[in-house]
Amino acid sequence: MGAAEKLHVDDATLSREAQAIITGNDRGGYTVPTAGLYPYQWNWDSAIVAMGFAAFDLDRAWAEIETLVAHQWPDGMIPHIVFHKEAPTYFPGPNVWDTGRPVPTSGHSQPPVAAFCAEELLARDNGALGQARAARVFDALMRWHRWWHDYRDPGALGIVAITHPWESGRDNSPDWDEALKAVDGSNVAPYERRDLKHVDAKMRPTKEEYDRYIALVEFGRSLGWNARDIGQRNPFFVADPGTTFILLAADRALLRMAKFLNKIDDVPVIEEWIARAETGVNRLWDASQETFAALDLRTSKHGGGVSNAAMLCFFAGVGSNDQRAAMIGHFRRIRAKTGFGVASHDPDQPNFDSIRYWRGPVWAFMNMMIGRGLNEQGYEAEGHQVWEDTRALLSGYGFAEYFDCNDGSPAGGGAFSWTAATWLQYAA
Ligand code: 2M8
Repeated sequence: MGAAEKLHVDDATLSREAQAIITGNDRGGYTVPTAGLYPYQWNWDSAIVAMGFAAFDLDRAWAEIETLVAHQWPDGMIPHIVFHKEAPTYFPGPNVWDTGRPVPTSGHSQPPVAAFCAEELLARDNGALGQARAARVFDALMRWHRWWHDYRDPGALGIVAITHPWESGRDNSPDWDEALKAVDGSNVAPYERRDLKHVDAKMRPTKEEYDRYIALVEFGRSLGWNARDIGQRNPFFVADPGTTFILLAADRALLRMAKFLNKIDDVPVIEEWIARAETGVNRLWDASQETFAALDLRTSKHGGGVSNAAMLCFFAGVGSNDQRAAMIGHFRRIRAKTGFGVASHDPDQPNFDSIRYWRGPVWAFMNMMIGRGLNEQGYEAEGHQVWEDTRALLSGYGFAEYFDCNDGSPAGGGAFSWTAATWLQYAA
């Protein structure tokens, strides 16, 4: 594809535009990722957006997370979508999920970024009122993290599984290609894709992938969305480096919050989760490719390759010296092959696609976490490069959902909430 025309927007204008995007996507207590394509509240989008709101409206920032946790399930799960008001522009909607919740939701979760987003709000708002709001959010997040450790790591391995590519948030990543073959998508009820009315098909998952996504929804529904049964019987149960690293970083944030908020009884529980994960992550190490990678827990095989999720090892603060050196080597190799970092998949692999969603494009909010991790672990040159690339993409090509990692072309939906929030978070 030809390079998109480049904008040249200064920082102050970018901040104004970012704020306008978030407020424009505000539906009252929750924010949609972008109008039309994603007309509901998505879990990790919402938490990231709270950090964006924090740059100009702390009260609204808390409200975003409070609305999200208000839809927690009795078992502790916080769902990946809350269907506040039915919207015809998205499939699959509430009837397909059929979770029986008072306000309809989807039936699985999404990466638990909310704890470190909440910690960020608390850092800016730590008076009596901020602490009271943080304490209530903390209790919900504690239950949610327990849900992840109990139901998505039933063997106490220290790595967490996802039961649907949508649960990882990295829907069509090559990390799932092999494991998805175990899912029969040939008998799903007829459906119409609505995403293709908003976005070019070459930027989205294929029909075959969608058939399998829907088959997994039908399977979860047939089990009444019982998390224990799904853990035992779902044909797709894959340990995800992204979710595992994010949960570990979020557990560390939760631990700091527990100490600050005097939630003393929770401290040893969280410490145990962290200790288990710190050794467990070695199971994700794929020695043949020298990277952290997905691990199919049904077959014990690694899948995929070097992803932007694997680069979150720094954010999680894990890895031996050799593992870190290998990951930095991949970072440099991949950055040298692309116009902008951090590519969501390895350009040296045959299934790389610079424009297709999670198979190559750059995601600004992922860069935020990767860059922060690199800086925290002392890789400042790489951390700086991630920020410079992110700034170049946003100022040159706008607040798109994601960007072609070769030429920076904006891709997916426009006026995108978490991309705008990433700018506000970085700039503030
Ligand atoms: C994308 O996923 C949804 C399904 O959850 C979709 O394509 O229909 C992913 O990028 C996901 O990570 C994100 O949370 C969601 C909304 O931005 O869109």
